[in-house]
Amino acid sequence: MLIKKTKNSDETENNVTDESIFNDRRRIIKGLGFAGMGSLLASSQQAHALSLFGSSDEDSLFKTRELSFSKPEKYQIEEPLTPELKATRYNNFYEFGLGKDDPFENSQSFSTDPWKLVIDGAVENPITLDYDDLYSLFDIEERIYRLRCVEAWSMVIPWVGFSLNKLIAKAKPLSKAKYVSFRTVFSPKQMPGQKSRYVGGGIDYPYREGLRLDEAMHPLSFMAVGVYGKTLPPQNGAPIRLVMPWKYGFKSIKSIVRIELTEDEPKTTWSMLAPNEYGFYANVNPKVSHPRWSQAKERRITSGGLLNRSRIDTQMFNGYDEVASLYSGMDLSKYY
Ligand SMILES: Nc1nc2c(c(=O)[nH]1)N[C@H]1C(S)=C(S)[C@@H](COP(=O)(O)O)O[C@H]1N2
Ligand SMILES: [Mo]
Repeated sequence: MLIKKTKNSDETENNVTDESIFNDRRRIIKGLGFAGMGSLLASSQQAHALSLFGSSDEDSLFKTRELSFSKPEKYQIEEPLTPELKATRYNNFYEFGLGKDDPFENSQSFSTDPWKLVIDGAVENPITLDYDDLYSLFDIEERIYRLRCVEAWSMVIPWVGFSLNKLIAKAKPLSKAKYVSFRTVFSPKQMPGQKSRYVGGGIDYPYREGLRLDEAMHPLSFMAVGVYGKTLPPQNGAPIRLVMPWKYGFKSIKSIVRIELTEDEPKTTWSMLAPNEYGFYANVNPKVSHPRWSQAKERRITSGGLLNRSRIDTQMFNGYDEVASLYSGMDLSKYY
């Protein structure tokens, strides 16, 4: 097996692929040993490779629709976009299964309308948004962001949505509010991973995430209701998800139904599963390794083959230096 603790960090970096890292995460959540997992994965990955981009019947696909939005210059970056067919087929959304194409394969009949998103907790003005509000309450815009998964792959994705700070401001946080907690919908009938421990890895659903209030109020923190010009497909977190471009992808929680302002730091799914490996902050940081792999480089998923092995340097805060002041004076190897 590929993942071992070694003292030589170069060696770790060269030998570890993001697939082996992903398998390691699955091992943690399923509480399985390495032995049985290898062969299981080999066969399921062969099956997935065959069906990937395969013959999905158009009629059985979830229906998205075109959105109208502005394209602020500031967020139109130079880097080549990840093709839509990759960003919408190679996903992490464990509610629909642990394999990379499971979210697409298992989510096409997911129902997003009606939808309710509640913003409550330590606020003066609790609010409930329904499905239409998601697209009409605020002006929406396109932002092209880098997305860096903790598994050391990355994409460049054009999201459509609005700043999280607009939504929070509308709810009027009380002065005692210090954190923001997020929850994904709990719908075991529609999400096979929530119904079966085997499919969903035995996570304590609903999936939860959290931010410090000042992080949430930063203008880069984004609520996406669309991607590639259209409403979100289920595998990418329909109808509304968070996008935190300077943090590892697992912070960008999908299909949100509740945003609660709190006084205390909220519990989050990955830090509950393995607190020594996945912290509350999860800022992209090439200098702070995961206990079993380096975060210094990443595989950028572009128009080349999915198995492209070329690696680029990971940047501090994923290149979004403007957030650095949020963490001044903090030891980021302690608050990882
Ligand atoms: N509810 C929920 N949100 C989630 C996840 C998940 O399993 N469940 N996976 C996270 C991880 S690990 C990543 S990398 C991103 C992937 O987003 P994408 O599939 O749209 O690229 O979603 C994040 N949000
Ligand atoms: Mo991720």
